[in-house]
Amino acid sequence: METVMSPALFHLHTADLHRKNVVVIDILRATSTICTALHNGAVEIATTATPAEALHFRSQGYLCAAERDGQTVEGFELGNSPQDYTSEKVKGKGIALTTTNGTRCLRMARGAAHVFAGSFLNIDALANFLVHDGRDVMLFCAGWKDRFNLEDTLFAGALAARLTGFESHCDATLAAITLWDKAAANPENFLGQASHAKRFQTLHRESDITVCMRMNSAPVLPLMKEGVLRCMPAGTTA
Ligand code: 3SL
Repeated sequence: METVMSPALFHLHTADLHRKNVVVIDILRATSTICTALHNGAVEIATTATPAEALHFRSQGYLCAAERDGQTVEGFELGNSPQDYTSEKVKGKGIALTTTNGTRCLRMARGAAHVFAGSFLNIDALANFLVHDGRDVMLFCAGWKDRFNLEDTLFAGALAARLTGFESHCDATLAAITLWDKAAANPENFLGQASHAKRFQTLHRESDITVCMRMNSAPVLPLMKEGVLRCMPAGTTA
C-alpha cells in the first residue's frame, strides 16, 4: 500500500499501476459529490478535462456540471456541491463533470486494475472491497493544484487504518495514519483549519464540509472505466 500526497508526485508511483487498485481522494468535494450523485441514482458520470468538453454531452441529455476554483462555471446547471445532487435532480440521469483537481486525478489513474472515487461517504464499502480483493492499493490524494492538502491526507489515513494486513513501506501512508489518529475524535473540527475549508467560508459553502464528513452516508463503489464512473455492481469480485 502506498499514498501519493499530490498529483505532482504521481509519476513516481506508476510502476505496476495495472496491478493496483487506486482510490482517488478529493474530499472537498469532487469524490464526495460523485458518491452522492451515484447514491442518489445518477446512472453514470462522464469526466471531462475541460468545461467545453462537458458541454458536448448536453445534446445527449446529460446534466452538465463544472467547477473551477470552487465556483460553478457559468452556463452549467450544476457545480460541485454534493448538496445540489439530490435524487430529484439526478435520478436516472447521466452527468458530465469536470472539476479543478478531482476529475483530473481520476483520469490520471487510468491503467490501474480498478480506479475508485473514495470519500468518507463510502469509506467502509471501499475498505471492504479492497480487503476482499487483496490487490496492492494506491491512495491518491488530489490535493489542490498539485499542492498537499489536509482533508485528502486525513481520509487516506482513515482508509489506510482500515486496510489491516496490507504491506506498506511508505512513509506517506504512516504520516497519513498518524494524522488520522490525531483527528479521529472530531475530524470535522480538525478540518476547520484546512485552507480549502477557509476558501468555503468566502464562498458561503461551509455546510458542504459537514456533508462531506458524513461517514458511510453514500455506501457506493464508484468505479471509473474509460473516463466514466458507474456504481460497481454489488457482489462483483476481482
Ligand atoms: O478540485 C476539485 O476537484 C474540487 O473538488 C474543488 S471544490 O471543492 O469544488 O472547490
